[in-house]
Amino acid sequence: MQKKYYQPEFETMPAEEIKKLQDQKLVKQVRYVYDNVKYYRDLMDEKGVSPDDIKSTDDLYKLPFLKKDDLREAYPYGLLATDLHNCVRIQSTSGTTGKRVVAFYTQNDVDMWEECCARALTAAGADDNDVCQVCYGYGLFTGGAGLHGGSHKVGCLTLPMSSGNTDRQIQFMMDLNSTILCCTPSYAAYLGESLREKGYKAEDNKLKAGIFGAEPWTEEMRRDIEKTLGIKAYDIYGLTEISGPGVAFECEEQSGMHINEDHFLAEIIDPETGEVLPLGSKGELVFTSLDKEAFPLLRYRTRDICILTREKCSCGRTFLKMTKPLGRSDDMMIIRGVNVFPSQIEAVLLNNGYAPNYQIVLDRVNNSDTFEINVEMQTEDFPDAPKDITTKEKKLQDAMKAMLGINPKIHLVAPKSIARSEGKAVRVIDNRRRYGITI
Ligand code: DLL
Repeated sequence: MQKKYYQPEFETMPAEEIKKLQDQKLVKQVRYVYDNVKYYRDLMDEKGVSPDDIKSTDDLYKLPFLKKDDLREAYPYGLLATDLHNCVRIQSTSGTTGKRVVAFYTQNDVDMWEECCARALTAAGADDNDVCQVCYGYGLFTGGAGLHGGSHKVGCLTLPMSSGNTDRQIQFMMDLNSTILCCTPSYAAYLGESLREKGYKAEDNKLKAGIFGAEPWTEEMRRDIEKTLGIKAYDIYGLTEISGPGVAFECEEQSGMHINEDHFLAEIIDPETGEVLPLGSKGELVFTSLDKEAFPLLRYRTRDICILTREKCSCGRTFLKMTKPLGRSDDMMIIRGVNVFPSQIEAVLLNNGYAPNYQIVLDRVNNSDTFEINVEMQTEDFPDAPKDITTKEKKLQDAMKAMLGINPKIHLVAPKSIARSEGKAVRVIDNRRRYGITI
């Protein structure tokens, strides 16, 4: 049966009550983390903060930040807050080999995460009459598992397609009458084009809504996807460290994403100074989990730049809204939905005998990212280059694929041909900015 909200008691809770709920939960979560996570206890002790100093969310600023580097340093168990036998799942982000970010979940953590995804699906109009085609990747990436679980909770008939194999996606979509599509926005655009190429018009499919996230996309892209597929396209945000997709989701107003504030406390800080900024300011998004058992994170710096607002929303939800991420405060790129750091590329080059003289060139062609890396050959290799250049490029490409999970096009270029700059090397040329893509 069509419901407007999945959990109205939280989603429409008056702001003062949300604050009270967050106050209570924060006090408990801080005590829990202090007692169970030595890594964070040491950070608090170093800063001279004790759990008794945290009496409400007004005291949040006293707590130390956690950064991605802390997660890498504590890999794999250093931030785990419960016995491993209480955990039922791990998920992970891509990262330098051996130093991936690994997040742990108890069954309660999985349930909470899936409920967040169920809220997103319900906000997009999904109910138990729907057929939900999940083509986010399944596996360590959180996209497939999160939306899959949310779809079950809502009672949709769930098609666990995972990513890729576009012909099969289209066959199932048409034969099984999919009504809800979950994937990255670039894959939604690609599916739309492929349907058109096969002679289908927008009205030939039964899709009514799509839940698209994990990478930046623009309003133009939204309009394009909505037109090609004949659907309403909703944004969804999340990150592995905090649970996965569903940390925030769009409602029918399609004007920013409601943060699930009963579970996640959001702040905006100045990325340079760490100072907390008032609502409405542009800055780095920081999350504190309020209910997590296995992998609770306090003041985790997402590096995503955005703006938070608490304006009355016509959907009736009272949760804060965040804008789409407007950029990053680190050098992470999101390429075809995959998080990539220049340091990973450098590691592959060094492991394969190349100096780290390279340039990454990104662009967007037909709504899909192109990813090329120009790599300078070593002077001693250069005279031989023409005869085995293709083999060398292929070898490097395979090594990059193994590290990053996606395939760049490698161009080996002459030594010293990549422009040296006076200051910081220009490692990334991101032509996607022309289309408003800023991550
Ligand atoms: O991308 C989780 C997810 C899966 C979200 C499916 C939505 C849908 P990670 O791989 O850990 O997790 O990457 C997290 O991706 O810090 C943002 O920079 C970026 N990101 C996530 N959602 C959006 C979005 C998943 N809607 C990182 N728009 C985050 C722009 C997004 N960027």
